[in-house]
Amino acid sequence: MRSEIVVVGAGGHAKVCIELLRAMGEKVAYCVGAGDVPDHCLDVPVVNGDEHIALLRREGYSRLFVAIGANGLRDRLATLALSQGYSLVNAISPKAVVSPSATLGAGVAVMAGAVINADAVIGDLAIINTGATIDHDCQIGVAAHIAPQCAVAGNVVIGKYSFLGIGSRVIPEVEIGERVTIGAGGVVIANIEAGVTAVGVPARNIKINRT
Ligand code: JB3
Repeated sequence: MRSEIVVVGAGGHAKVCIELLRAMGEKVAYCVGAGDVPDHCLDVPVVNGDEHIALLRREGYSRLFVAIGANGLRDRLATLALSQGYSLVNAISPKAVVSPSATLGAGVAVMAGAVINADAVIGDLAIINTGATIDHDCQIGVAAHIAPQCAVAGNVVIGKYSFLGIGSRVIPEVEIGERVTIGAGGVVIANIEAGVTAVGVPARNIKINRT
């Protein structure tokens, strides 16, 4: 069995995650991209097409990280990899601060400067991006993405696949549903229903996507 990691994705997010994994002492063997991909992502060779996830598994790779920013696609590709017998690793910057009482799922990315405080629960495949803060007792859903410099106060619940745009703020105790998008710099001061896009200060609904 090979210990090197297969990274799914070969774009900007993959570059950041490869460097996180290396900072943890890991080695990345291949990136698996799709479409018009370059030969290399940083200096990691890129193979093109999801059939390579199964091919690499047969070659003995068993540890994988999905480094794709699109939340639904990240979850779909992780499910595919798990069905083929991979385990999902985490990519946690040594320059992040993660409370010993926080709980992290599998396939989670936590970038440099992020802070995750006491008793927070971070769902599988979530991204806590550069400099974002997740305060005590928060629950961050599966494959959610908290973009750089967001601040999420205590006891906030954020649903599956939701995206907080760069620099968003959320006051304590708020519940944000699944598949919500908060526009860059938005300030959330009340609960937000599933599927809503909200922008501004305070954040106001501009669209509801019911699918
Ligand atoms: O905002 C920040 C700091 N980072 C963003 C990140 C979270 O999300 C970043 O700025 C981008 O907005 C985005 O990064 P990502 O996902 O790397 O996007 P992009 O650079 O467009 O690369 C997408 C990658 O996904 C490419 O390498 C594609 O080949 C790959 N891809 C797309 N569809 C796929 C598939 N790869 C596989 N294996 N299968 C697919 O179906």
